[in-house]
Amino acid sequence: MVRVWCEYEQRRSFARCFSKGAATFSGRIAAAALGLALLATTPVGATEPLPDPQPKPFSGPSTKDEAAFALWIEDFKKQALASGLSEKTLTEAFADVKLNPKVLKADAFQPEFSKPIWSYLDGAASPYRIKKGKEALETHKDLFAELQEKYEVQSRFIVAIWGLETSFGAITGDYSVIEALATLAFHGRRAKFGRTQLMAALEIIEAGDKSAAGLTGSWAGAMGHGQFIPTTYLAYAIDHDGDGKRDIWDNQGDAFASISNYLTQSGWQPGQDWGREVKLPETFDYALADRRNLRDMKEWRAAGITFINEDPVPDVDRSAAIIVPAGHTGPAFLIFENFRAILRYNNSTAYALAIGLIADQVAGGNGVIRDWPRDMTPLSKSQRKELQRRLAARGIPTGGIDGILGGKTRNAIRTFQKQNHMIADGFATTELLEKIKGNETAPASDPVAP
Ligand SMILES: [Ca+2]
Repeated sequence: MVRVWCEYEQRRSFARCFSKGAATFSGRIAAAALGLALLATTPVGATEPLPDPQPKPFSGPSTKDEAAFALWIEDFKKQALASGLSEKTLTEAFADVKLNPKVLKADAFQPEFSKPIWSYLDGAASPYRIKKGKEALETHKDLFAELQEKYEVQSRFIVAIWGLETSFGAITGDYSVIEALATLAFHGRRAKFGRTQLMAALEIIEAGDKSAAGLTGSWAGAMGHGQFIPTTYLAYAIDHDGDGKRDIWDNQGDAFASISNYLTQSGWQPGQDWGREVKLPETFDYALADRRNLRDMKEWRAAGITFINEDPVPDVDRSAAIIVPAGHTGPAFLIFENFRAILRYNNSTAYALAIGLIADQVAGGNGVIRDWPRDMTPLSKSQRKELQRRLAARGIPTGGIDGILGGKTRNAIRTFQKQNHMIADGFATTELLEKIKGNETAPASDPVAP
């Protein structure tokens, strides 16, 4: 998937995560069928918030909606014809297309509660997925060796993406991509996304890569083994077996080559790792723990950071960042350039971490060593909005009151934490929210408790 810049919380709300140009929206995968945790995934490569901030409440399509949709399709087909698509493609593509209520419902879904990162990772890097991943590496050994030679992306990462996106091809989505995208383009809060992707999907049919009936995927148009959205497909999909079709649905060579190519094009550093769990010194300034705060590895080393097994961080110039995805009481990771390549696939720290951890474990490595703060309750969406409102009311800008704890909100939290002599990890907790509320009700002249 090409993906999105969206933090974990955003992804939970079906991601206002989006990618510039190439992005795949892998929607929610019903991994429950395999007894796996549900995973909300997002467009591959997305980097921007979606442009339509006002979701329409879902009430199901009416007859009036369906009539309007039919008119909309006619108008869209005219524009598609004018842009060079053939009558034949358009007739075939829209033959059985109806307004899809399941797509509308999925698009309108905005959960109040989000899963904490450790629960997400438990499901993502489950023992079942690790076992299946090891088997997949063995089963497709020759193909993976060939692709690793050609694209220089280690096979364990391709397996991790394949496993997380579609449970190794088991759940690739059975929506008609044309219908799903036309529905989004007509009605959803992702209208612009839907329209762009619909046009790209029609180009796939026009090029003869897949028939309209074969163009299946998630409710948000993510397709095939690696859940590429149509624009990502057009830009990065590969015909590995040379049969003239880029078949990411039914040809594993094409699918794995496409994922490899996407990572290569996203700046993958051959032979390098994604990151490592680290041990931070007691004096560590948590304000530095931000995936955008890149420093040379030798600087982190000089700051007293070691790998979790206390091995030294290499004394090299390669850039890396520190992240503490559950705040200062949880595990810390040093993330390398390849972490950023994975983020281009899906712009979520939790997702990229999951891929790294799966990739490590299918190759016989460890999972996370330090305990997650599992007794911590994540803030609900309304609590996250309240936190943002209260920060803003104190003159600390959060970049909007949207319940999404992105970079600006995390910086705002850090500012508040510093003002109140707390550890400035930028992590939102119920204690933090209570502290802000408590401070507001206290007389203005009260000294701030450390
Ligand atoms: Ca092919």
